[in-house]
Amino acid sequence: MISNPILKGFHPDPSVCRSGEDYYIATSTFEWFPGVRIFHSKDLKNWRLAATPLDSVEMLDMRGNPDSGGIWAPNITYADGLFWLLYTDVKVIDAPWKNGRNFLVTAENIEGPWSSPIPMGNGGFDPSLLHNEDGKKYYVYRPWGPRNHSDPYNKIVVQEFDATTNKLNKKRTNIFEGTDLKYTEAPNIYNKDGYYYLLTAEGGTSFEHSVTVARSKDLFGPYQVSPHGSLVTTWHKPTNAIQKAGHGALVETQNGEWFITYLASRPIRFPDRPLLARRGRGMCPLGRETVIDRIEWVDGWPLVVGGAHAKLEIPEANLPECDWGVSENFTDNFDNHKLDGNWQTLRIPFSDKLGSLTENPGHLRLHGNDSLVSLFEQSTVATRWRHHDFSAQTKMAFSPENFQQSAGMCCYYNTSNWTYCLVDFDEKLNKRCLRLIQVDHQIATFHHYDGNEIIVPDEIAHVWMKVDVKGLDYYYSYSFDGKNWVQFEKSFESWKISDDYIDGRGFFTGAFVGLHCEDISSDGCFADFESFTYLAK
Ligand code: 6LW
Repeated sequence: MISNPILKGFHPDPSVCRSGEDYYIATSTFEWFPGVRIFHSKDLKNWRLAATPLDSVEMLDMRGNPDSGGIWAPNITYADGLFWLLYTDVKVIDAPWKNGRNFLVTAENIEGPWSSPIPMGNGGFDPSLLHNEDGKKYYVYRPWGPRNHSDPYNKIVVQEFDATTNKLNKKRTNIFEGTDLKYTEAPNIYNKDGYYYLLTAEGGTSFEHSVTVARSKDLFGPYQVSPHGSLVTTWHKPTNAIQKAGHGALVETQNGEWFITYLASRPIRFPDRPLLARRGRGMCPLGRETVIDRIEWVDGWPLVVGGAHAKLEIPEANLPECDWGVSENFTDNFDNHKLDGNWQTLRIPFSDKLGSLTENPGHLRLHGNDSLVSLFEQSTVATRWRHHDFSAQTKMAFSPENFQQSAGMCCYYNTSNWTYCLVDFDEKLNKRCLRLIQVDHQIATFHHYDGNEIIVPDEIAHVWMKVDVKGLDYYYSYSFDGKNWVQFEKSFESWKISDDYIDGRGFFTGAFVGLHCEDISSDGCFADFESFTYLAK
């Protein structure tokens, strides 16, 4: 059996392609650096991280990008001996016209080198590339506006793309206006048996999400919507363990089997607090994840085997198993000179400015930079929450010299929603202190200040910190010897770092647990992290 999700934790907008016997899925990374995560499989069951193509400031500079801006919906195809990767770098969200820049990069091998970004049309988002049977290439996307993206303004546009000059033909054709589900986006077109099959995401990216399929004999339409209804959705199944199914892409195996990869989320439910549950279905701190389902073709239409909803298990593909030995858990002793692929940073790469893996070998040294609310340069190295129950732990040495310097562990959704378990310097007590801060929709609450301090004794060189996530709630603990732990009385709500709780104008990421060091004084400080462990429960 294949267990879903195949990519756990925040991995939305999956785009899948095959090159020979190898399968690749590209997922959105938003404000997290490096941009785009590409996973590799040979059996559609076992996946490993294979590439993160946008891995330098030359390739991607997201300083100043808004929360949930940055890399939206990468699209990967394989044709003419090349991988073609399209993506949008979203620069503005809160505006009548959302605004982003679209690029294409190509590579012969998935590991790269990838070409420099080739600018594409900026008029829309969720671009994809059709390598048409006649040899021509077409750029397909959902335009922004006219008012804003939340507008149920439905249009899928095609422009021819000349890959020898890298120019888009200015002639735009509207090929599809969507169904009543609205929010028509994420177009992918496939050639099959004389038809063009157009997959789009509809219904918006929350619980109403879905995949619509339509077909036409002519690329430019008219497209006929499938008589079978949504190809993928869980809107009709409120109690299904996996919700929000939508935004999908098809792949055919070398043996002629068909599959669809799409995004979906596993909510935590609120049995006693129905009013809290969005649309009665809970909230999803793990963000939108990647799942896979099996496709059968009936009378020329694709159908998901077993129904349109996402399933926790599906039968395996007829492909030889290839287990990469990737663990659900993650331990880092920081012995490598390169940051492990489980980590991401915010908006910019992990560089000398942010920290180092060589200054104190065997440690992740983070240099104090901007605070957690910054849109610019933070020393935050974080990994996805991928289970409803897990524990993450670190061991840290830190000697702050003023009250504006701090370091520790955080659970982060975006600049306005996070918690931080930190060590700083209390200038009245002349001591290092342990504290907790919660920011919820930009409102901060402070714990263990003003008479309620937890002092770190001067002779203590290392502080251990731990976060235990248990369904609806999570708890921080600390230790001065790595054996005896003290749990903070104050616990936090896991569901407060989810798209669903934060909501509003569109939030699209997921919860991370991170290591962080900040220095608002700019005097200079650093924290040394000796180890980090993520353990599913
Ligand atoms: C994605 C688009 C969407 O590009 O959200 O709501 C964007 N719609 O399809 C981010 O996942």
